[in-house]
Amino acid sequence: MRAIAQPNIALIKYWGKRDTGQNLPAVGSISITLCDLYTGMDVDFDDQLAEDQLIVNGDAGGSMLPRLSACLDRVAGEDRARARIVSESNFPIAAGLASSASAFAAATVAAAAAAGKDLDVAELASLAGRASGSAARSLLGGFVELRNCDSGIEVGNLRTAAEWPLTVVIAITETGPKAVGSTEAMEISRKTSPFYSSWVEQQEHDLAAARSAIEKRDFGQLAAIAEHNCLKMHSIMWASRPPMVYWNAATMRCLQIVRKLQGAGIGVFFTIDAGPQVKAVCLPEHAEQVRSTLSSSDDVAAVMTSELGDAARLVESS
Ligand code: 2P0
Repeated sequence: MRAIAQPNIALIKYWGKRDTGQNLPAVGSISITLCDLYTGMDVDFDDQLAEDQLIVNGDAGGSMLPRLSACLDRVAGEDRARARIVSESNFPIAAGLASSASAFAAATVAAAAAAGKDLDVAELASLAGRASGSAARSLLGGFVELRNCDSGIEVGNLRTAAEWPLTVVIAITETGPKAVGSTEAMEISRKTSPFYSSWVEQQEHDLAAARSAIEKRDFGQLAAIAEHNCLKMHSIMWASRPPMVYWNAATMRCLQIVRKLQGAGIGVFFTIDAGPQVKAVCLPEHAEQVRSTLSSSDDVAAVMTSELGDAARLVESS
């Protein structure tokens, strides 16, 4: 069975866990699902296999196999047959582009179908979230909110991609895997950052502000709260022990470019995840100017552009 899922970019970030065993987030989050970047994941159970096999972008092996095997165990049961898993993504993985979100959303959807389970979004979200917190958000398209609830997490759609089309320009400032993975970095922040408790306390306020901006389609309000929430998350990391600074000099220069564009009346704002890439969220009519300005910066290695996209889904196996 094959599923496709797109990565999502959080505008109000998930950073920190309230339960590491169940992988439950400490805070809710709001994201936009992308369209032009994707992960396709084939999962086929086979009684003849002695162990799970993983091919990532044409190469055997891959460090994701233990997490994928555990994800399949939760979806199909630990007594399941071993699986042949083939994953392909059209963007750099483990570099702050939310590749684990699209990978685990696609794996959950494909594994449920391969196991003959007809699960609803709430069940899929709970399973995908156990594998990777941000993966639950990639199950839905457009603007997505992940909320904490008594049973764990739930996801809901705030607006579809068609209702408020925005464009995301991603400036790749550095390729290659990051030094500290998000899972580990979040725990370091929770345990050591003096700003962590304020972050958790203020998140409801930021979520409400973003929700209302999305409801009104107020780009300026969304820009202000998303940039604030992003910089707050990075300030937690910077103040952790050891400090975690995912930015490089080019990251900072991209922020300055975005500020300049804003000064010229261009509808754009930035957000940055656990990596050095800068995501510039823009009004579609300004996307070309944002793309050309960022790509003309000498230290931007590449630029990718994406519209907003739809939910994770099953597709015909190739
Ligand atoms: C987010 N990030 O909301 C935040 C912002 C990175 C920075 O969700 O430990 O790979 O697997 O649940 O989902 C990245 O964290 O973490 C992430 P786990 P995940 O997009």
